[in-house]
This record gives sequence, structure tokens and C-alpha cells, in this order.
Amino acid sequence: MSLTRSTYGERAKRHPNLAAKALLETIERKKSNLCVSVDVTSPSDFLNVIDVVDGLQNSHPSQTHVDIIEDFDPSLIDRLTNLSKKHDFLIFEDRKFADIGNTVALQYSSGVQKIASWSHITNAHPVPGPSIITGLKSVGLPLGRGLLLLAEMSTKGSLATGSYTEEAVRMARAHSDFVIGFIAQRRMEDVARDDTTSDKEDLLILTPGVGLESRGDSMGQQYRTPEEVILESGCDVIIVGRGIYGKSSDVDVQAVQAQAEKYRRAGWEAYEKRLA
Ligand code: 5BU
Repeated sequence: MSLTRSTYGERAKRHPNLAAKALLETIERKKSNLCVSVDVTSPSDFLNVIDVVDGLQNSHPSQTHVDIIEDFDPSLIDRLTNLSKKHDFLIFEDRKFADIGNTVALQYSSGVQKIASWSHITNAHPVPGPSIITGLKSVGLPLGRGLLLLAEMSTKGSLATGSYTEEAVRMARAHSDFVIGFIAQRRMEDVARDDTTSDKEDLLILTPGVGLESRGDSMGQQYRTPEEVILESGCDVIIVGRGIYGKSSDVDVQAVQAQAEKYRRAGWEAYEKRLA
């Protein structure tokens, strides 16, 4: 059965990769294909937004950018990890690695952030070629982590199109033990397919550029609705940031709760329509 007609739970049972399996299982358990991108700079807002949206079982996983947090302190990661256990969500650090294998392995494992030690999923630009996967895999695979490749972007004028996207898909197929899917705007099964492509392939599609009230921002971001993303384009997860916590520096917890539930419901209803 095609992936767009299968439930998250059925795909979880079949999936060989531990991080992908955990992601699919949790989506099914929480009935949420919403990933909230928590792009706030204050550590307390960061933890509050996650506590509120995940406490309501709204979101899974939470996407982070720890490099934007003011006065980053490693204890923040302990608190984030505790929340992820308490509320049953995976952490996806949207790090977008883009360097040579040796450097990305160090960026992933070391420094102040030690991303590999706490982030279940991370992502990378395919621009350096397959060596970026080899570098990240040397650190992440023994820890049971998963990698997403940026096959496409949501921004106006993105260069990640055509043969670039095709090469990203080939790279992912060649490393399917560690690459669990893509950041992309549509499904990738039919891209660069050849005789060697397995029918059992299940590469997940996590999609940013999702908004219910706006079609974009003033800096090139482009939004589509959850229905366009999940039902029409067959993607697996909607990634939503400002649509949930707004643009102001004061996070309004009640408004965040309401918006998160609105996006969760929209994403799940689009998925149910797709199955039907
Ligand atoms: P927004 O507030 O919903 O626009 O946030 C979208 C998030 O997804 C934000 O964290 C971006 O860094 C991230 N993103 C994106 O918007 N578009 C892309 O192509 C990629 C990531 Br890759």
C-alpha cells in the first residue's frame, strides 16, 4: 500500500530505523503530526512554550534552534530532556549542518551544545555531498539518532530544486540506515527512482512553511495550509513556528495553547481525509 494511504502506526511497525519508528509511533499515539518550531530567544519562553504545547499532547516532535537562545546554559538541555520524557515527544534540532564530514562530526558531538547527546533527530544540507552523512553518521548512528536531508526549502527562490533535490534523494537512499527522510515540500518516492529503489522505502517528509492565517512573511518565507501540505502534497509532519506563538516578544500561554490545538487538529484532519 502507498505510504500516503498507510497509517503512521502501520509504518512504525515496518520501519527499520529506530528514530523513524519512534517518531511514527509517537505521532500515532498522540494523534499529532504537528511539530512546533520553538524559535524564541528567552530560555524561559522556550521551556514554557514546549511545556504548554506538549503538555496538551499537541505536538510531536518539538523543533529547536538552540543557537538562538540567549545566555545558553547546558542545564537548559537537562530541562528540555526532562520535558521530552514527561510529555512524550522527540526533539529535532534544526541545525542544518553544511560542512565537511570531519567538521560536522565535531559540531554534532562537541562544543557547548553537544547536539547528538540530546537531539533525537537533526538535519543537514546535502551541498557538501555524501561525506556530510558519513561524518554525522559516525556520531549519530551508535546513539540511535536519525538524520533528515534538506531536499527542498520553503523560501522564495530556493536553489534546492531539480537535480539538487534528486541528488539529495540518492544520497539518502545510499544511507538509509541513518537518513530517515527529508525536509521537503512534497513526497520523494518518485524522485530519482530506478531499478535499485526498494519498494519498502519509507523516507519521512517533514515540512516547514505552514500557516493558516498568512501566505508568507517579509523575508521570503512562504506558507501553505496543513491541508495543502498533508492532504495534497502527501507530507508526514507539519512544522509550525510563528503561526503558534505569534511574533511578539511576550509569549501568551493561553493563545499558544489554542493555536497549537488548532494546528494539531488541522494537520490530523488532513491526514484522516487522506486515508479516507
Ligand atoms: P515559521 O515561524 O512557521 O515560519 O517557522 C518555520 C521554521 O521552519 C523555522 O524554524 C525555520 O528555520 C524552519 N524552516 C523553514 O521555515 N523552511 C525551510 O525550508 C527549512 C526550515 Br529547511
